[in-house]
Amino acid sequence: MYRDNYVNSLRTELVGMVADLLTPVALRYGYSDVPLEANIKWRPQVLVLGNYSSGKSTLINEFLGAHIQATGQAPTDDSFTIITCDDSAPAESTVRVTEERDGKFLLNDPEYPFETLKKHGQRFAAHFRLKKVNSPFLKNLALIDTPGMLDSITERDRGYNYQEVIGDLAQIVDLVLVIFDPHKAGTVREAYISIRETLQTRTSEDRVIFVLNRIDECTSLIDLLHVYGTLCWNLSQITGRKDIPLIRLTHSPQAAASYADAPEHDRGFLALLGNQREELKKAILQAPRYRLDHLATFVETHGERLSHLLEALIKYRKGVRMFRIKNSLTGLLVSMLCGGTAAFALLMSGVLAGMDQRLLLGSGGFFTLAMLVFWVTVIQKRLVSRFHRDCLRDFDTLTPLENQSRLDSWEAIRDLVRTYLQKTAGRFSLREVKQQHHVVRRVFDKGSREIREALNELAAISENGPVGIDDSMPAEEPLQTKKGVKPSPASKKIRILS
Ligand SMILES: Nc1nc2c(ncn2[C@@H]2O[C@H](COP(=O)(O)OP(=O)(O)O)[C@@H](O)[C@H]2O)c(=O)[nH]1
Ligand SMILES: [Mg+2]
Repeated sequence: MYRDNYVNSLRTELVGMVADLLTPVALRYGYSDVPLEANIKWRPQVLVLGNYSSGKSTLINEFLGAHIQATGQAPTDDSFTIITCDDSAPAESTVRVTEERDGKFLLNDPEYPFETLKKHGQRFAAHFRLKKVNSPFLKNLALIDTPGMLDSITERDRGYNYQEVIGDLAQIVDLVLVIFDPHKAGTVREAYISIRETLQTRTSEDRVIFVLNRIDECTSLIDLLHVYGTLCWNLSQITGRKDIPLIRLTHSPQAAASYADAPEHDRGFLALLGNQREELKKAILQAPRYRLDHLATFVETHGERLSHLLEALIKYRKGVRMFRIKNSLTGLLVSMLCGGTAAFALLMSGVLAGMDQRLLLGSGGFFTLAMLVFWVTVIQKRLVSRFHRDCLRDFDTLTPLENQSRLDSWEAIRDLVRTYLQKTAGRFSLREVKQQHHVVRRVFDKGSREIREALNELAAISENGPVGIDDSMPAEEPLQTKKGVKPSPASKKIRILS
């Protein structure tokens, strides 16, 4: 209970921090169309992916304890279904769907984190829905059942970009379950290759659980080992890693019962793997813990990218300022030369013959000033525009890209920087950008470090009491959100910005 409170207050702090400190910057520079916290404010979620007929819906139904999702050998269900609990439903013994909502509602209701999926259009909205179910399994998490992956020709007929939808959902959820079945263990590569990037770059690998389902369909232990080996090989190709991730082996005893068993088949191995289903269930129920980790990574990733974006703008603006200073000095020198030359020419031509020396100086000064004004208003303006164009041409020199993480974050924001520079023609306040950079940088540097410390402390807290919280710690600089959230136990650790 105590631990749950700690987790909840830590979650509230993190979401508040994103809303108050990162979102204004993200919206201002077009980094995101919706408030950043829109993706992370809802309950922990588990995305269930896999080929069609790999047993996704059957597995979900078994966890929920009722036939909630349609199942069948043919690709029956082509919808993305969010399955969440109904907090308002009265406690009753039969698990059932208590309420259903369609995609249009889901995509537009700010209570849910799916606003970002609106861009996938009407066809997607028609294949997106929510079911509220009164299952205890959903107490702390929501499940997302997905249509199976099909071959590429059919993919185009869906009317929306399936891979992109999966990518966006993978960003929102805390755990991704990737389910294989023995029939297609050898052909998963084609189906999964296109989500490789999504899963690798957008969600960290420890948030992906690989499952080999329907193992009762292997005819013997040797057959299972063969399927397992093929899957391992494919997975190493998909993930690009030599070490094979843990693959959980499971099956649905209920579905298996209806599967005719040939006499030569020897499924004694199933008894040895009986505990795997419970292990998988436990792993899925860890989703709330992953949520905090996900939130910390979210703050780090977006903090780093926004900081990089602002850094590039600062570098540009400072570059312009230095260019102007140098150019103005050149202009002054040229103007003085022109003024001197003009005065000398006047003197030589005899126009000023017999006149006061001061008039000679005055006319020299006049020419200098006129030239300077011309320089600043015409020549310098043109040179600054050329500098701007050159900057946009040699765009990547705008920021040092000394390591892979810098390259990755630059890749994510370089088009935004370019668009912003083009839109503003390079005219924006350096002071304002510097202030924003200072805030974002502190969230990234100090904030993410303190979040990790709080997470470590969380690991030391038992279910019912504070084992690891340092209550004596002075609550200096508690997190100040706009709403003035009262400092929680978690904010003893997270006291980032005031
Ligand atoms: N033998 C066996 N059949 C299964 C298992 N899991 C699911 N099935 C069957 O496989 C078919 C497809 O299952 P379904 O859950 O609809 O797959 P989905 O398309 O991935 O959602 C159904 O007919 C299920 O009865 C399993 O573990 N063993
Ligand atoms: Mg299904």
